Formats: sequence, C-alpha cells, structure tokens
Amino acid sequence: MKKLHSLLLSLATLVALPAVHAAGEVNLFGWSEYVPQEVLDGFTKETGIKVNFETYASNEELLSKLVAGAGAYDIVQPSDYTAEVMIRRKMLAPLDRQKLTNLKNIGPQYRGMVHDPEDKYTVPYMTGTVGIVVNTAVVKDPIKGYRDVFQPKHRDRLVVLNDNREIVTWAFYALGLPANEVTAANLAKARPVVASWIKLVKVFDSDSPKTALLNGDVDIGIVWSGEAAILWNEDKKFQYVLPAEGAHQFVDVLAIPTTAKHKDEAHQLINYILRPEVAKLVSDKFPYTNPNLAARRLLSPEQLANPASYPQAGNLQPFRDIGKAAADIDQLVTDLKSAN
Ligand code: N2P
Repeated sequence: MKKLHSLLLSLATLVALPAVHAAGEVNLFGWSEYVPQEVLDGFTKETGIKVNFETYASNEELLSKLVAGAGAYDIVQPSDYTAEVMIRRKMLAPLDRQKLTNLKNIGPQYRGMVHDPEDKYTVPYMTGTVGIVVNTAVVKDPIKGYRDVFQPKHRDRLVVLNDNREIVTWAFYALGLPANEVTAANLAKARPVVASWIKLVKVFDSDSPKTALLNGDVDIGIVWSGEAAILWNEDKKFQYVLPAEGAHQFVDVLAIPTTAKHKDEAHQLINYILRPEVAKLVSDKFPYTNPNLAARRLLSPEQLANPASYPQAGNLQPFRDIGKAAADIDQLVTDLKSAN
C-alpha cells in the first residue's frame, strides 16, 4: 500500500512537471508609478509566470504604442474613457468571467459603469481624482479652484500633469463649460485660457509630479490624487483641494487586448491582483481610491483618513470618449506649448 502510494506520488510529480515548465509569460503595459513590483514578483513566485512590465504616462501613449506593437501586450491599463475608445474600436477582448473569481471583491458602485456597462471587457484597478495640492507652509492665500492656481503671482511655482485632455478640461471647468462637450466652439473659448495658463507652469510631469513639490521647486500642483496622498503622508503641509469648479474622477481598468498572445496568463494575473491582500499592497504603495472593498477593509484608519485617497464628495465627473475631438485637444495644447 505504502509502495503504491509513493508510486502514485512520483507519477503525480511527473505529470505536474510539464505544467511547471509550460508556465509562460505575460506582458503588462501599465501606468508608471501605479503597479508595485512586489505584486508582480509575488505572482511570478506563486505561478512561475514571468511578468514583463512596460510603462506609459498617458492614455495617448498607450493607444499609439498598442497600435504600433500589436501582439506585444497581454494586459493594458487604460482609464475608463480610453477603455471606451478601445471597446468602440474593437481593441479589447471579452473577459472570461469564470476565470475572474475575485471580481466579487470590487464594490457594486464600481461595477457596470458607463464605460463598460456589462463589465464585459474591463476590471477596475484603482480610481481617483485630479486635484490641487498646495504647500500651505508657503502659500497662504486660499486656493479653491483652477483660477486661484493660475495667477501671475504663482508663475514658475506650479507643477501640472503633462496631459492635454486634463489641461483643456480644467479650462472648460473654469469657463463653466461641460467637461465632455469638446466642440470647436468650446475649444476656441478655452484656447486663450490654456495659453495664459501654460506660460505660468514650471514643470509638466505626469509620472511623478510629487517630486517637484517635495523638492520645493514649486508650491502648487494639479496632480493625480494618489500623488497628493503620498505628499500628505510625507508632510501634512501638503493639502489636497478638489477644485470648486469641478474635477475629473477616473477609474483605471485592467483589460486584455484582442491581439494578446497570453490571454490565459493575463486572466490569472488580473484575478491575482483582485485578491484583497494583493489589492491592499497596491494601496500601500500607491494610495489611490481602492475600488476593491475587501482590500479596503484591510487598510488602516490612517490610510482611509487620507483626504486625497478618500476625499469627501466634490463636484466630480468622469471623462467620456469624445471621438475625433481628442486629436483637436492634442493639436491645441501642442501648438500652445510650442508657441510658449
Ligand atoms: C499613475 C497615474 C494614474 C492615474 N501614475 C491616471 N488616471
């Protein structure tokens, strides 16, 4: 009996071996400063699947590289409005829900959202807002909105995201225009505002806008909320303000391109990231708003009290797919920057 048992055991090992060797790889194309390396290492340790990781700093960069390098990426991480574009252009593969057993950890308010009403193509990764950070040790006057930021007295004391859609939308908000009504007439109204604002900015940085604030190179920023949350953790003098005129709320998602060559591995990595203890590691390193409610329950009271990570309700709106107008926005900001 004992012999039979050990024979069966060694048979099992033999059968299992090829599976270990077959453990493949998965190519992740994600935002910079957003996916902790230890999450990817943990996945590789457990599954043997190697994760190749490349980063970008804007949705436009993601789209152009994905088109150019079709087949090179197995998981991408677009913002909601860019996922909408990709779904419309049939660039995303439908997800196999059977393989995403941890999807249940995502809060109901983050399911069936407008960019993917049936949760067919995307899984929420992190959500957040774009708002103002003020170094209150230096800036004493109250900063409530975009117009308070872009004052001549703040010339060369500002860092803002290097993101054309964001910048133009701030001007829309300041003018009282609806964020997603990107018509030629509205762009013409925004143009002089953006032109005057760009002149005041010292640093354009989407990767790590916190750095210029931490170094004291600038005193005010318009940044991703997770960057603001890191600053608050460093020093409470960095206060987060959701602009009174209105602010962008984003949901960044994980999705699998139709051209992906490792779809099974991609599902495995997405499901791994959806585990509460793994999604918690994301919050620990990059304190955005975690849509994984099971992970949120593992966060400390301090993490949940960070006003940039978990802000009180503001005037928040999502960006939507604006079709060809996205190219008009790019053109406008590129022109104004080169004229500067
Ligand atoms: C991470 C930026 C993520 C926010 N660096 C973009 N929606």
